[in-house]
Amino acid sequence: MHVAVHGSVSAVFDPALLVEYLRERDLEASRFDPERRGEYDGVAAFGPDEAFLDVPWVHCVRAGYDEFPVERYERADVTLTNSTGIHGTTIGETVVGMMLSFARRLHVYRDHQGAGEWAREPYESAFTLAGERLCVVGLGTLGRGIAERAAALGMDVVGVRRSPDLVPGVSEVYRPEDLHGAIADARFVALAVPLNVATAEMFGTREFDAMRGDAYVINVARGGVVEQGALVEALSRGEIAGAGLDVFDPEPLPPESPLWGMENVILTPHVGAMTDRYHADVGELIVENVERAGRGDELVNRVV
Ligand code: NDP
Ligand code: 7N6
Repeated sequence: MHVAVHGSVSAVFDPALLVEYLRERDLEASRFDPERRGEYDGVAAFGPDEAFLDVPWVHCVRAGYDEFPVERYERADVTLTNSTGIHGTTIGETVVGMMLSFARRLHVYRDHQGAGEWAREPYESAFTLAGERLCVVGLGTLGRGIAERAAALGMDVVGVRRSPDLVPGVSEVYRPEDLHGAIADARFVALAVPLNVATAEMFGTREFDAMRGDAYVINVARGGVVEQGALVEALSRGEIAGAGLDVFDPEPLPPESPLWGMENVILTPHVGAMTDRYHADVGELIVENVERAGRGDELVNRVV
């Protein structure tokens, strides 16, 4: 099996790290060269490339494969696998970090520190996460990673998903059609769904209206899950208390976006899942699928 590593992965890590990891696991691996695509059994990539239509297997190094032409792969008999399953800890910690910052006002004091200011926030502004309600929309790898950590901090966690099954840390599961009921009492709403036709702009003016005035929205899914204009409006008008945002539409967030200047927004440049072992986590998935293919078993995380 020869697996090529496409240059697009450099959005997250040096392609050489994954090539080296795969070689250490006794796989034939190299940097992707379109001229040699006929020799590859698989390619690992962050984003799509026309040349992949001539490779039998594409492994997306992200959980979200929304940028890949799934139907064209299906027609060309190209197998697509994704990297869901590896982001629960990183994203769970990122979301908890954002919530702790909002509750304990750390982001505000960090801003004051930059200005050399000894200034206290109003008495009524600080709170604890313990006892507050979190609604996690999407209870897959990300949602569970968030829910388990929030529950450990004493939060009351509810969730939204398509299937009715409970997951650890979540006391109640709502169906997507009951979204407004699920978010109405929450102090925090964390978005952790894939971007697709059902979830595109699922969060807009009506959802911000349904949220409490002292609630925070946290988006670690995709920018397109939220109507960006409605978000800016809800924040500017004080209809919600703030937002923790790791993802945007478009990315990078344009310099003229008002979100940059909002004190009640914590903004990170799509790094919520970043870790120094991302290449190894992806590598493990690739090795597992190579082994499965060798045994003739079904691949994990198969999309098409
Ligand atoms: P999973 O497939 O593990 O989980 C997706 C969850 O979303 C499932 O619980 C699913 O429900 C639920 N869901 C799907 N459609 C709906 C809907 N219409 N309403 C409510 N819930 C819905 O994916 P991951 O958790 O691994 O990743 C989720 C997304 O997060 C990715 O697609 C990607 O876009 C984004 N992501 C962002 C990262 C970042 O760096 N910020 C890192 C990793 C992922 P059910 O369980 O019932 O099927
Ligand atoms: C890598 C982000 C995903 O969908 O967007 C994320 O998995 C990957 C830091």
